[in-house]
This record gives sequence, C-alpha cells and structure tokens, in this order.
Amino acid sequence: MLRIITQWSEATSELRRICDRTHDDQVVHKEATVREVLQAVKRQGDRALLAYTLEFDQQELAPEELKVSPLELEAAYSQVSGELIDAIRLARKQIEAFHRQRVPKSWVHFGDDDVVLGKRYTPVDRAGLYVPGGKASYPSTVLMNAVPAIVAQVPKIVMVTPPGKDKAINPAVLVAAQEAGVTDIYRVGGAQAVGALAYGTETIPKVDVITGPGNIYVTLAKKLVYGTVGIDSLAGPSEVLIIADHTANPTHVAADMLAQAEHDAMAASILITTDAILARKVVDEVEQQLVDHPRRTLTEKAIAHYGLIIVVETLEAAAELSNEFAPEHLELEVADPWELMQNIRHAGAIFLGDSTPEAVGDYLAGPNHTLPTSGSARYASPLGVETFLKHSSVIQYSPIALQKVASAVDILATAEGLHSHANSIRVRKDSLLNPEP
Ligand code: HSO
Ligand code: ZN
Repeated sequence: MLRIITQWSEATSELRRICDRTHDDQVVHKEATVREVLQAVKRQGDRALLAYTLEFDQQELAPEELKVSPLELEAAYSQVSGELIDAIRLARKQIEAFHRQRVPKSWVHFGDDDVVLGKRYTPVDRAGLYVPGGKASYPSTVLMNAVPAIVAQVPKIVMVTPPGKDKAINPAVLVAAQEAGVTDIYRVGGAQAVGALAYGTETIPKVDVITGPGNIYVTLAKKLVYGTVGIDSLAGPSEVLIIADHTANPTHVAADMLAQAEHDAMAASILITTDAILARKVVDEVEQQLVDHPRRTLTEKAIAHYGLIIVVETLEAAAELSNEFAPEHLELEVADPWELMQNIRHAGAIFLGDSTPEAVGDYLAGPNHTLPTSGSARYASPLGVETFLKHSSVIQYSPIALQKVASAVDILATAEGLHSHANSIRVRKDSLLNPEP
C-alpha cells in the first residue's frame, strides 16, 4: 500500500500535495468557532473556561479545580513507575545541557569616540505552555517546552492541559512538569486555554508568549492571539523524510517511517532512495511491522494517504527534492551522511546515520523536538531558549561622537519634514561645541 514512484514530475507534485495537507476547507468554519471561544474567554474569564470545559471535554469543574493542587502534583509521582521517573530525569538533564550551550549573550561594542552599541537580552516576564490531552499528552513535550523557558530564566512559567476522564491529568505529564520546574498548572485545554493565556482570567495569568503543540483549534487560537502575545510556531502534523542509499537497513527505515506515522492519521512518512531494491524491501517491511501494531488503524491511514517512496538516480537529486519539501525531520541513512548534509538547506532536525533514529531526538538527545512543520523549515527554526528571549538595542553616543554626525541627522530629519527631530540635535549644539573633557 506504500506507493513507489520514479517520475520526477510526479514526485514533486506528490511532495507538494503532502506538504499542503493541512490547508483544508473546514479551517474557515473552525476559525469562526475559535473566534467565538476567544471572545467569550476575554469577556467572561473563568466562567467561559468552565462552560467550554463542560461542553468540549465533558468535565464539570468548580472554579477552584482549575488549578492543579499541590496534593495532586505530589500524588502523580506514586502513579508512575520509578523507571519512567528516571528516564524523565535523564531526558531533562540532556535537554537542559543542550539548551544551555550558546544561550544568546548580551554584548556591547565600544567604538571610536565613545560610541557604544550593543544588544541586551532579557527573558519574557511570563510564558504559557500548552500541553495536549488524550493520545498526544506527552511528558517529552512538557520537557521540550519547559526546559528552554527555565534556561532562559523566565520568572513565571505556567502550563495548561485539558482534563481527561474524572478530571484527571496524565500523571507522567505532571511529573515531567515538576522535574522541569513548572508547578503552576491549569486544568484547561483547547482554544479556551489559549484565550486564557492570551487575555488572563481571574485564575490564569496573562502571559507574554505561548508555546506548545495542539489540535487544529489550539493552532487556530494561537494564530488569532498572535500580536496580543508571542507564539512559538503554528504546529502542523508531524513528518519525516528519509534519504537512503543501498547501505541502509530496510527494517530500520520502515520502523522509522512507522514511528512518524503512528503520531497522527495526517503524519507524513517519505522515503527517497537511490536503491530500487531497498524501496521494495521497505514496502514489505512496513506491511509486516504493521501486522500487530497497537495503533494499526491510525498508522495505516497515515501511511496510505501520506506515505510515499520516491526512487531517484542520485543522492544530489534526493537532496534537491528534500529541500523542496523542507521536512520537519530528515534522516540521512547513507554511507556518508556528513557529505550528503552539505547539500541540505532546509530541515528542522537532521539525523545522521543508521544508529540515529528520530526517536532518540524525540526524547533525549537534547535538541528540541518542537520543530518547523509543513515546509516552514524554509524560514523557521526549532523551539529554543531564544523563543523566550528578546533583545533590546543599546546605543550610547559621547558629545564628540554626536558632533560628528549632527549635520547628517539634521539633513535627514529636515528631508523627512520632521522639525523636532532636527531640533533635538540643534538644541544640543552648546554641549557639542564645548564637550566635557
Ligand atoms: N515526533 C514528535 C515528538 C514526539 N515523539 C513526542 C514522541 N513523543 C514531533 O517532533
Ligand atoms: Zn515522535
């Protein structure tokens, strides 16, 4: 059922179809609902949150239940295994170590005549992390969002996540949040949670930046509140593109394609290979590994609609197609992945060689797993410490330095018809002519 194609024109049109898979017609209709939800949260605060939680999540909360209690946070530890806690701790440590490397640092440059120029980095005051509920409630995603915010030294970090059955939240998510250092957690999800973070309610503080993945309603809500707050990105369904040559292992390639497909019925798994025999082996392997897959229906759906194998003549051609697609995840399963990487221009994360499956990066290699999707790797980067920082430009001129540029500023200001701009230079004439020693 995995299709193999060999025609270049078919390959490019199929890649375009897969890349554009999120732009469905229903979005317009959903956007109207999301606007309504956001408006209600803005006007009615907590009351709207509780009403939508009842309507969309079928959970009836009292206002004081919106915030997860210290008791529930503590209890989460007894609901997960010791080995999961250890694995979460290892992942946190490695993600933190990676994100601590090359945190952007403030700098100043002292030029001639005491011109001082620089950049001053400061964190946002408050960050809000969205964590999905249900199937996609991942502790790894909590770490990938919270740890960079902690490293950026954001003073207040809050998390929102929808309540499941019996108002419960996945205990592994609660453990991961605490291990990362987040304890202000609110039991609310969907567009209403994004509205709460953007506008603030009686219980939930307004934040400056909202990060984290979610379903289409969450994504549309993030898009609509952008401007009131900052956001990380608009996450689409996950995707992997694997470039493989004759040295690749078909069992491994198939496993990695399925690891992406099992995320979502709209996830994309693409193989571009120079080896037609490998292509056929991967088709068989995928079939075989699907036989007793616990998420078979969903995974099969993803493979059927957005699974694809393209056979090309050369690795250069494979890289060209990959650059067109700009995948979220790119695996280079070839004899010399470093050499091939020279040809890669657009990808969210690049995994080199057979012993680097995407899963290692999804969990604990250290780099972030929140990556640009749907072709946005052409212009965007992974979530990082920078997502929670901004910088101010720093400028200081001495009198001598100002004197040197005074007439140029005057001329520019006059040319723009901005009298007071010019005047702000002229009124300093005295101090410019008689600079302090
Ligand atoms: N591959 C997903 C991240 C993830 N995988 C979470 C497992 N858990 C998107 O990059
Ligand atoms: Zn994954």
